[in-house]
Amino acid sequence: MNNDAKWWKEAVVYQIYPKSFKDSNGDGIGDLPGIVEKLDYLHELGVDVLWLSPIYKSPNDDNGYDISDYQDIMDDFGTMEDFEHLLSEAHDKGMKIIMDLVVNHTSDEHSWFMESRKPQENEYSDFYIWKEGKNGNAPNNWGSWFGGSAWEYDESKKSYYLHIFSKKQPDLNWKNAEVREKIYSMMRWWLDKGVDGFRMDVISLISKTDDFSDGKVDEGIYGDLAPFCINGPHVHEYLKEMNEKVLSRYDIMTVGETTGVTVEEAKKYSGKNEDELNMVFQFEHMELGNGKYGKWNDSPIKLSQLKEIFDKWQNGLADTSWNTLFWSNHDQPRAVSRFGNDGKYWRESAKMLATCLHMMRGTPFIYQGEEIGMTNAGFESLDDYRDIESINAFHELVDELGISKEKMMLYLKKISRDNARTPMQWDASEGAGFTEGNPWININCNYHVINAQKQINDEDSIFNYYRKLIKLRHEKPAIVYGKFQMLIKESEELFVYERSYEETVLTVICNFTDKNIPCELLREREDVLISNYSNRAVKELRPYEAIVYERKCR
Ligand code: TEU
Ligand code: CA
Repeated sequence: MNNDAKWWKEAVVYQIYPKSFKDSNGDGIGDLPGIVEKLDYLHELGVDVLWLSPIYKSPNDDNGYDISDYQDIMDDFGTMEDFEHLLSEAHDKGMKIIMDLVVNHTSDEHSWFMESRKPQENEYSDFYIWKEGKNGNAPNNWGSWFGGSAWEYDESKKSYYLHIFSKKQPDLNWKNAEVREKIYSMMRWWLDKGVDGFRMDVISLISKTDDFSDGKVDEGIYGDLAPFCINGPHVHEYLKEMNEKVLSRYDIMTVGETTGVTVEEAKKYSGKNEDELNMVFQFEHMELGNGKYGKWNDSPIKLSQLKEIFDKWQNGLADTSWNTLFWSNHDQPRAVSRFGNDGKYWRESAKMLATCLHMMRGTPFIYQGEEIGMTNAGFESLDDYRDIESINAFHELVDELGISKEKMMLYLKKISRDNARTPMQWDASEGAGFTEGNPWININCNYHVINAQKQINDEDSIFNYYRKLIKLRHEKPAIVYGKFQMLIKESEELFVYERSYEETVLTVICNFTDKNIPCELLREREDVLISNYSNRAVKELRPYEAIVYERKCR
């Protein structure tokens, strides 16, 4: 009997980026009825929870992460009736739905902001972070994460407002208890409708320090706001309040997107006493390749360092908290292109990465298309990009910091968020089965080769391999609850670890290279639980081979 057992620890989550999932009416934009059409596919895959990236009313400056009405649906995606239909259909098939909750900021077109910017004092005046300028300039040197200053001057209020993201995403003032109450009541409204939880966007940013002094300047002219905004002084107090007033009253799943979180901080967000969130996303394994221009970089990463990060998180949270497991999401390039090999060993490496991640301790998150091994977009021209972060970064790095266009195009190809946002590849027909119209962003030209239809009935496909991994997790408590131990840490080729639970020991061995690599841990007698090669490795692992042994010991 496992006293710490929880349904959200045993679940596998599938992230849907609605704009690129399935278009049902030919306008080139994915929508809610499109998701309903694909519920059988998701059910077949075997996932338990669907996380929907934002579907709320939005002017789409940042694809829905700029919300103008939290209690309404984006016109492109459908209506509230469509949402209710989706929710009940998903529930009927035994799948839960969690919503993206974006409450660090709203859209500048949200009615709260429109009131707040009025010169006359009103109920909303203090809903955002307003500051006087200094000698005709912004209040300080903070740079927005989407480029330029983090402050925008508002003509009507004659004051500056803070926006960590785009200027159409003003930061809410969480110090104001009225703001918090409004957010809590909106959350209750969704939960009462029957949604099963929230993924909380940049929740580690909601509390800012009272110190609005200049940040450190690294490259360029803007200062770093991170020390003033990440894991701020009241963030845990606010989340405890949210938990007390909302979350604890429902049987739901909560996952915080906690940019800049450390293991120690993560334990506070998602500790044993369960008075904040269930789990958080940490990004250390995503930021490993960062360089002097942040994520815009193309230097290779070392496997030993990647393993060190997983080891630290697996063990760091083992006794008190719960991990999230992910290789990709809508902000990251495609996993197989980034950590695997999207050429010769596409199939092997996609399965290897899945094995390596899904056998660890934590709740796995699959990002749409990952289960069929979708690859980076391969865009050749800036005009192909739609993402505000990518486009702004291009101009900032090329026009202001003097990086060559060619170099920046390479960075975009490697790391741009649009790599993950090309439409889901359902079949080989024109429009890839995503749309019958003109897609809002180009479809990856490899959809003839990589698509869901081709894989569903192919026993050896990446899709069916994911199905097996998900099924195994549902059957074997060792995969969910087993203790984690990293082996041969120093290897730059192999990622090897053990999971142990009661009398079961699982040994997971993954080759991260395109070479044959000898390994003494390969065994002949033990049961192979799953592997991406059909015949057994004896002395060495083949390119991108993954193998999991199961041993019983008493
Ligand atoms: O992302 C948070 C965030 O920190 C991003 O700046 C992230 O580091 C970057 O996209 C990586 O390239 C969340 C959402 O996931 C993202 O889609 C939104 O744009 C952002 O918040 C603002 O809401
Ligand atoms: Ca549509």
